[in-house]
Amino acid sequence: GYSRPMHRLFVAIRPPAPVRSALLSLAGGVEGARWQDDEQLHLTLRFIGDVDRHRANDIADLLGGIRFTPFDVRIEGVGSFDRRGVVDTLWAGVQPREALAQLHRKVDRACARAGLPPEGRAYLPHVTLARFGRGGALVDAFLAVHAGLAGPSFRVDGFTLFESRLGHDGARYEAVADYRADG
Ligand code: 3AM
Repeated sequence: GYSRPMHRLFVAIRPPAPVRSALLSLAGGVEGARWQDDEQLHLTLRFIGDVDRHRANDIADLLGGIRFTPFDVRIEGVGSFDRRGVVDTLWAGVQPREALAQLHRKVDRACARAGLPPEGRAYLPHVTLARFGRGGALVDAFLAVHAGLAGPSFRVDGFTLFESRLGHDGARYEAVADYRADG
């Protein structure tokens, strides 16, 4: 039959290398965690999910129409997401949130123009540090130890459309297109 390959996409910011190093140095002290490697670290602006090539091209074009002024953010604090009461994700927070939320809304509107349904869930800027297959132990200790995390700051002067491909050891992320801020 006729195959129509789907692309699993998301839009994210890649923190610069010194910030990624600082985040990688947090790994450890938690049982059952699969720590993200350098290539996997990102700050998601919008998860898109599976789209066909036609829609992927539309999204890529519409993202190119986004205008924003560069802004600075910093890594601050840690947190976790639960799924059915079991810890699923460990992350580092990013502050201040307002400029990121604004950029998120612009990306969301571009996605809406491409025909995607609104995302629904509230946007909480974060960089995932680790994922858990079946929950983790010592997560509360990690959260307590790093509660006061004050990581390096960095300038957000662009964002990237990524394709997520499932590999042998988790998802691999491939940059599809880069978008620069104004000025
Ligand atoms: O930036 P993080 O690591 O929090 O968890 C996935 C990852 O988020 C998330 O999209 C990012 C790139 O894969 N993701 C995966 N499936 C998702 C879904 N169905 C999802 N986010 C929302 N809904």
